[in-house]
Amino acid sequence: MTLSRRSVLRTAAAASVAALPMSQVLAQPKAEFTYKYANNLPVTHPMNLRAKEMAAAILAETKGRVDIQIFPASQLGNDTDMLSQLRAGGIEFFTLSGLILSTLVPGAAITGLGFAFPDYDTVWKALDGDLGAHVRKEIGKAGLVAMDNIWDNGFRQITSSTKPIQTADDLKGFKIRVPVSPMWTSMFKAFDSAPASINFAEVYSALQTKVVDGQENPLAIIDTAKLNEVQKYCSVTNHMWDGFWFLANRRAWDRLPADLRTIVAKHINAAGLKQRTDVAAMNATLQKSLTEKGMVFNNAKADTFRNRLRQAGFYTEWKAKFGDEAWSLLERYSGKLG
Ligand code: X2X
Repeated sequence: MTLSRRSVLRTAAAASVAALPMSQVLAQPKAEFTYKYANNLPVTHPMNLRAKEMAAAILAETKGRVDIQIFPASQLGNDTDMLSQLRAGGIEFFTLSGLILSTLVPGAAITGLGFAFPDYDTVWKALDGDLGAHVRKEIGKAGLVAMDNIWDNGFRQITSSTKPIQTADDLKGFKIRVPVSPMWTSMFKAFDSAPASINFAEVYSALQTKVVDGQENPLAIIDTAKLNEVQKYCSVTNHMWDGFWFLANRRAWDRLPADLRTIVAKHINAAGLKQRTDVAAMNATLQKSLTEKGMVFNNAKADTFRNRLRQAGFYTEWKAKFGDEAWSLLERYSGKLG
């Protein structure tokens, strides 16, 4: 059998296309808008898995006009650096905890108040409802754009290399890493702990070198960032819920023609909803596999923590900071606090 010259050429052309990375094939010719999306989480976390799908869907539906490049795992700097880059326009998209964002937008910390939300149902009602709308408006005033649906981080648990945390008393003097945010520091000061503000990019090594004895994060992060390699105990406290606002630089967002903005927002929000389901499932099932890897779990006595926060005036202090209006918006979902 002889191959015609044409079919040989066709086969050769197909082979050379197949040798190119997929992103180059799809992005030909060069996209009109190439935007960077940066975050602080491991590439294996659902945030990055869903973001990858999202970027592909945006590239396809905009017919190659919008190319979102993902920079996971603090590749472009720690959270503090990335927030500055987002404001300056060096990166166009960034996902950030409302509590860390509160260094710029004080009101954004309200969704992470200690023991405010009893379960995910209440979280999503509040965040997709009036409380979320209130925070997004505050973010808008600071010159950033927040997409409608916040992405999940989860309910946070305390890990330690030295001892299980059973009650609030066990936190006295405990050297714990907290993210860079006044509310986190205030909360662990109320427990009489010794909180150290450290960006997530430095957490693994801070635990490994024993700069701190513990940290707190949802199970999906403990697992994907492999914090179990440097932490022995995990105390289930559910002491607060945390989520990631999907933020855009205002000028970069406004530069997109309206039809492209609609497509991009649609896919970011849809990916966020899927990411929520993934994270909730991981947070519900990871205790088993982390135990198999050698972590020792205990169910902490949540009431002791909540009472300590009340006694220390934590709720009174934060109510005054957020103001009556925002506070009653939160209590509409959480029930009476403090
Ligand atoms: O820094 C953390 O602990 C993390 C990853 O949970 C946040 O981004 C708030």
